[in-house]
Amino acid sequence: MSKALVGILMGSDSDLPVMRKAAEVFKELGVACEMDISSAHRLPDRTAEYARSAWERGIEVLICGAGMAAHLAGVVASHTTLPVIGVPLASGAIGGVDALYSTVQMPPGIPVATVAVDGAKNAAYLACSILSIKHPEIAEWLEQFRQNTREALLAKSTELQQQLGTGS
Ligand code: RP5
Repeated sequence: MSKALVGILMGSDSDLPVMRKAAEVFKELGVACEMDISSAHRLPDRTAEYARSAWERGIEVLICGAGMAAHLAGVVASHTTLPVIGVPLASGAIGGVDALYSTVQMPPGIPVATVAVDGAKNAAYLACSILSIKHPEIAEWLEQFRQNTREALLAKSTELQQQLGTGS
């Protein structure tokens, strides 16, 4: 896939180390994504334009990460009907609780699907689930990923039982 299906937006370059983890999931899957920095507070007009133009640019899901008084995901959601996933980030003095509340407490009608604080990876997996409705190859990848996760955990369980001498 060469045309970006997912837009990853973050409020500051200081958010990059966490938000990059979402891009890594898409890279592994071969889903093209775009990534940019824009702020609900420092670049409000540009942020609105980014959200308004996303649909016509072919974007199907948006992921927005921001810390502190994190209004990025909510503002983006207010300018598009595309699904918006919010990633509250743990920057600032109160460790991300501020960003969590700012992102998750949206008024009825303008939802943001909020993942855990610093949950960029889960934002990407949730985006894949949304994309899988239309893209069967992504559904297959997700199924394979979960199968791999099951097998890896079972292998670790077997290894632990062997170390403890309780394995069969
Ligand atoms: C938010 O403020 C950003 O998303 C970032 O998490 C936080 C701090 O930004 P910087 O001061 O590091 O640019 O808008």
